[in-house]
Amino acid sequence: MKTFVTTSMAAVLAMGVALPAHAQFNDRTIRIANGIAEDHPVADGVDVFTQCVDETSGGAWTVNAFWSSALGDDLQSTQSLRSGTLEMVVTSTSPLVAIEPALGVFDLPFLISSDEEADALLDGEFGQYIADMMPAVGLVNLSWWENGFRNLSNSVRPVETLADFEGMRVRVMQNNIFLDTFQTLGTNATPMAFGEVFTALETGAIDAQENPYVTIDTSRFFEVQDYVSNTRHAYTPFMVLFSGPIFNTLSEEEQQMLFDCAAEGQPVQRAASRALSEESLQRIIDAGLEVNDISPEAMAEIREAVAGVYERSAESIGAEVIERAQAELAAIRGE
Ligand code: TF8
Repeated sequence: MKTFVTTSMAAVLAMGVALPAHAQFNDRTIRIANGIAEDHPVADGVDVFTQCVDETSGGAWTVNAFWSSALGDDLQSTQSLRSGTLEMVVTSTSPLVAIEPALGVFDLPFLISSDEEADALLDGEFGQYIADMMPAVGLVNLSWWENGFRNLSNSVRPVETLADFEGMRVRVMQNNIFLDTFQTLGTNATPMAFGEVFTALETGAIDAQENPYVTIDTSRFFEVQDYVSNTRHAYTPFMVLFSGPIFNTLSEEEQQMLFDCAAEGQPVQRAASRALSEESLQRIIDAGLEVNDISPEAMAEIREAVAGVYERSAESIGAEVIERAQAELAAIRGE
């Protein structure tokens, strides 16, 4: 008996060696939900991811991406991941604070101030610390990609000082920290899903929204806005999320492939985002919008006005989470 078992095991092992490398991959189609449009730099990352998955799985896996909220908005899609009815979403952290409040740390005004800081924070211990929280809420973060620094656009006037925010009807993400920030700045802030923003701007239901230049460009907000102010008030990252319940049914090789391929997409996606940011800004200017910077004095006043948001959000985000982010950023800045 013993001999028999050993022999058959040896046979299985020998067979395993002889099998092609992709034998560990079962046929599968995965859908990626995206709120943004197909010409947004997320598509560059998704292309790399798709090709990597195709190659690694020997063609067993197919990736289909959906754009412009075709599979629902960020929050709806993410809930579908948690219930195991959708495989993937590329989403901002901000609409997900209802699922994991610690994600609100990225919504704190003026937390991150450069691309380098963003990359070091997200690719370092802090990014891992946040990613490690996700399985408990039925999600797996495969990688941190870039949404970018957010800038205010509106149809009323150039925002050059704190006083210019007054009374503006601004769409904010479905997020209590953004709501607090924009209410504190004196605006009339309305939480709204991303997919509704264009129409709300077009019909005049709202005056303003805030998103990176690439989004103002690729979602064509510049067609229904007149002013863009370089506020850079927050850097909200993209999470490349996979469904926890589906992830748990995958082989180790399949799970590893997902992490590897999302990581392979990361530098390409970030580079595309940064390159397009310049082009998008130019397209916005060419479309006739007035783009303004904010003077250091006015910026100091704006920062001062929203400083209290940190303390007011500490309870929901977790004081420890905020402290860890600030400590890691201080180390990154060499402070
Ligand atoms: C927002 C976000 C969105 C992204 C996108 C839908 O303003 O910045 O643009 O989450 O993936 O809602």
